[in-house]
Amino acid sequence: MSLVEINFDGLVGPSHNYGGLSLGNLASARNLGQLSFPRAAALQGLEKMRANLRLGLVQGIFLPQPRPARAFLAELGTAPEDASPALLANAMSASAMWAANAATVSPAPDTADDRTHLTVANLRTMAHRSHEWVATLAQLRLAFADPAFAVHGPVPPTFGDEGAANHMRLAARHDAPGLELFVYGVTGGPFPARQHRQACEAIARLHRLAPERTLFVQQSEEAIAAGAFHNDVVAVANERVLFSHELAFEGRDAFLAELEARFPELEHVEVPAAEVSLEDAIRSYLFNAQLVTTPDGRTTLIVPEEARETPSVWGWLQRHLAGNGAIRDVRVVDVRQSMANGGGPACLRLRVVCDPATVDPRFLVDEAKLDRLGEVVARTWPEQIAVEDLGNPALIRDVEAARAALMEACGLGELI
Ligand code: SUG
Repeated sequence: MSLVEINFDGLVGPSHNYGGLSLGNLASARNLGQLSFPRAAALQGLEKMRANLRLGLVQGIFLPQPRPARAFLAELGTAPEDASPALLANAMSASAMWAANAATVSPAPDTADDRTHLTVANLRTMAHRSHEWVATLAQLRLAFADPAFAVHGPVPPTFGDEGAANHMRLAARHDAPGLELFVYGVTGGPFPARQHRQACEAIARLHRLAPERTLFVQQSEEAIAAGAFHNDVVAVANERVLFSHELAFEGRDAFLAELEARFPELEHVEVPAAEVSLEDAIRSYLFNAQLVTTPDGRTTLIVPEEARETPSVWGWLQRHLAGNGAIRDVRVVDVRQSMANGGGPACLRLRVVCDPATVDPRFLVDEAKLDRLGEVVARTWPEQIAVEDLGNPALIRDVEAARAALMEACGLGELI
């Protein structure tokens, strides 16, 4: 059995819009009311997946959820035809595209029972995301039905959990036992701390992690207050490498000392605030990059276009490459439609280390399948959506028909 890292990208759904729903997510607030382009957004996502395949990576996919979320509205005693604009916006968001928030994943080498554990995130802090877990769990249970996996329901909503966006894993190699790092928030200035320590601890217990290879660290209040609503906006890890901003963690010095003691192989690439301000890091999503190992062993950083457009960030990357740092290559992808809602390349994917043969093949893609999905998207996804139109019956009909066509093309008509 060969364990590899698979990136499962969430495909942008046909209702993608700018509802300004996420307090503390500066891009979401800034773009409230902008016209969105769901078709272009989904095609950007598919091209990102294609680029990853061409790097030699194994690529998976999660499919859009039913929108409007009729079950959510029904629980609130309403329906798309008579819901208030606010509730309707919460039911029409395509936020499930950000698969880093789908679940927390502990690969088999880290767990006591040698199974890969996944806990679906409850996403309870934001109304529009709080109902995602039901449809996410249905996909996880299908994709990872093999006994090699243990799929858990959400942690009780008393404790906020936003999944892998607040979780990092350091390991000599993907298939070796790793150190799992859980990053929680306590305070965030004017913004909510979405990930609670109690949720992290519960997940570590459920996943049967060894306490000596599990670490909990607080995200800095300053980072959350500056707009880093998830840890993956200021830090990312891959195998031996931790790539983080100087101001990412509360109690930085003590945390790093402990990390080095527990994981001596650590290669820490830290970006000083004096070279890249938190503001530039957050605007450019430098850290919301995919940090991957390509088959030739190179540590590669996949950044959004916005990183190239931010002079301090691009300058730092060029200096790092020239200095033969741990990151050997930088690739740029265009995910602007997702970025405008605060979702970069790393937000769009969930990493699962496993044997691809144990995954339901309907959740894996090759280039031919990406072509087929692209055709469905080009034919059925709305070209543009204005938030004032979210309740328009014709739009709702189109959105539901588009998703149905895609599920059919994937052989996943059985999914809710
Ligand atoms: O939860 N945006 C998402 C972005 C999630 C990014 N994910 C990671 N960092 N891993 C969020 O804030 C905006 C939706 C809107 O405003 O309509 C939104 O939900």
